[in-house]
Amino acid sequence: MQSSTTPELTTFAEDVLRGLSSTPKSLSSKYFYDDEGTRLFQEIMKLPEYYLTGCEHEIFSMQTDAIFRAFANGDRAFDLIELGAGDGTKTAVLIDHFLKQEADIAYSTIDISQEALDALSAKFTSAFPSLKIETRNGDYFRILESLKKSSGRRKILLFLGSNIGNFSREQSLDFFRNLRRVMNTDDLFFIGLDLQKDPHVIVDAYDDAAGVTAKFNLNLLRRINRELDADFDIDKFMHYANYRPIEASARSFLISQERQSVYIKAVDRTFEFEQWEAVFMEMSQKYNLKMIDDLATESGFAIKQNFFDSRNYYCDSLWRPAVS
Ligand code: AVI
Repeated sequence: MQSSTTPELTTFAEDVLRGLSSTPKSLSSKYFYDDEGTRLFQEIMKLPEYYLTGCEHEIFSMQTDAIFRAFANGDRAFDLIELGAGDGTKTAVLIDHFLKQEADIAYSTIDISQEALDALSAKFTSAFPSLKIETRNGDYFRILESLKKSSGRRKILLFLGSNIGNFSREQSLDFFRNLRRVMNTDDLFFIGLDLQKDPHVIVDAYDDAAGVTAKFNLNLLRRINRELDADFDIDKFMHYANYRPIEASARSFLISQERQSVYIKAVDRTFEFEQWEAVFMEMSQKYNLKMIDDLATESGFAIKQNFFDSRNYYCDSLWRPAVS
């Protein structure tokens, strides 16, 4: 087998090899976010069809005080810890309000991309000169473990943007249980979840008229060409997105428009694509309140409060550790 002759393969190369060797073929959406992918995602967040960002922004802007009261819980000192840096625009709305309320807060963000951390840190330092900011580069759990030991203050963990929707149910439960393990009983977890709605609205969000989502998906082929020395002809693939209302998930694919072969030097393998063969790229789960409640309960949390936008498209759910 190829893998035994290429022991030096990176995790990226191994994952691409595994995904393109499976039936059906797949690539992991976690690899979308190289510099260009990160830039394209920022563009997606500004698209009229991609309602998720606007909904979360509306919740944060319209219900800032209710969110503050729920976070503060009678105590104005807490640490905000954001998992995944993003561009910080939505979190900035909360921080601005909290500081005006003279809350004693510190903000840390954890991300695997040092570039994203640097950009966010520069932005927040100039917007909030009095805010204590810490950026931590690396894996969430290793870092959270150290935070549990080091800080005596209450922690509010933020996981926004319905990022959880890109995880399977099992991965989500695993993630929540790991978080629960590093949280103290008076810490809180604030998570953004995209809700079920008119399927047409969802499909449009993942198949925008300007074609930015298509570029975002195709960019992963460019990344494979560049980093793994492959010869994908990008023009021979097209983006296709659908929504499965029974599973309540949006899915995106790249479709091979003709029969073709692609060679990836880093894994020294040629992959054959049939005409109209699909490569599964990403799942974006949509939730209802029962699903949210079940996820919280099954991972050792209880819902403290849910916040919705005016159209009920989106929910920011505040969880507290359940005491057994
Ligand atoms: C990052 N994540 C929550 C986005 C989503 O909606 O699933 C990624 C995305 N894919 C296509 N458009 C946006």
